[in-house]
Amino acid sequence: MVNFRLDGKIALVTGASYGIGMGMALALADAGAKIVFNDINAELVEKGLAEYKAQGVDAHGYVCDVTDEAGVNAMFKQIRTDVGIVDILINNAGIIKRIPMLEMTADDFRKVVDIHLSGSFLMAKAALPGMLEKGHGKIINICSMMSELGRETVSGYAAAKGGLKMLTKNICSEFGHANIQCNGIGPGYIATPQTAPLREKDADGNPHPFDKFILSKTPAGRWGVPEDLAGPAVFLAGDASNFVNGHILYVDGGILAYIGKQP
Ligand code: NAP
Ligand code: GCO
Repeated sequence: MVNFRLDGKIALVTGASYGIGMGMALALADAGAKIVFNDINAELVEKGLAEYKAQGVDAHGYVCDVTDEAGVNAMFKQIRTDVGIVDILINNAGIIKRIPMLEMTADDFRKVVDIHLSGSFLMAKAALPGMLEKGHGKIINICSMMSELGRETVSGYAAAKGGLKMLTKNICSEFGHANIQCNGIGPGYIATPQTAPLREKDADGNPHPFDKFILSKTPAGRWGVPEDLAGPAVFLAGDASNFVNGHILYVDGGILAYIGKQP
């Protein structure tokens, strides 16, 4: 019998006050996991806690910047006391800066890389000792189309997400022997606040040119929604995927398979 249940498991999802992180966390809760999340500031965490409660999920929320090593370690210590040892870590927190490369400052580039890549490293490093102690663990890194493809204006983001793909493979290589699986999920274009500027209509109500571009590049013919990541997250978080390791599961409505709509 295939086991997609997560009863008794503790799942920590970073940056999960809304959007894709919350969509995945709600799915893990539905499968039986206890939900812990963090976000960068108290206001977001409070908002997130209220939304989880409204959805019937008794979540634990922490304020923590994933790039702050001391803060990350202190959060893991606190979670161990408050909830227990984390079985499932989803590295979801992130930002994007859409700036042409020649105008992008080194500081902006470093910031994007730091949050997605160093942040995921620090979170995984803090989670792994508990996973080794328990004899199992699941780490899921939220990658991107930009783990495979480039585009104008997102040099920092693409560098970070490409790096995150390789961090995923490296964690798999280093800890697979200890029954720890590290995989990635590569969402396609998902309707969240992060992509809202790419979907804004003009004053006459016409769709944004990028909106039309994405629809023409997506065989599914629509933007994704956070719920599209629910099934893949539950699969990669549970026993059903115990021999899947170092894999990036793209959830993109077919973008990576498609050359684009013919003229
Ligand atoms: P998002 O705005 O990227 O949500 C991420 C969350 O992380 C926000 O709550 C954000 O807070 C928080 N965060 C930012 N910096 C942080 C830090 N240093 N420490 C802790 N938390 C931090 O929205 P999303 O679209 O749901 O994206 C979630 C993840 O999926 C990101 O990694 C994103 O790159 C990735 N992704 C998104 C798409 C898409 O189309 N939406 C596609 C592929 C991959 P603030 O609100 O204050 O920034
Ligand atoms: C952009 C987008 C993307 C998506 C996503 C694609 O400006 O191109 O924000 O980067 O958010 O990561 O998978």
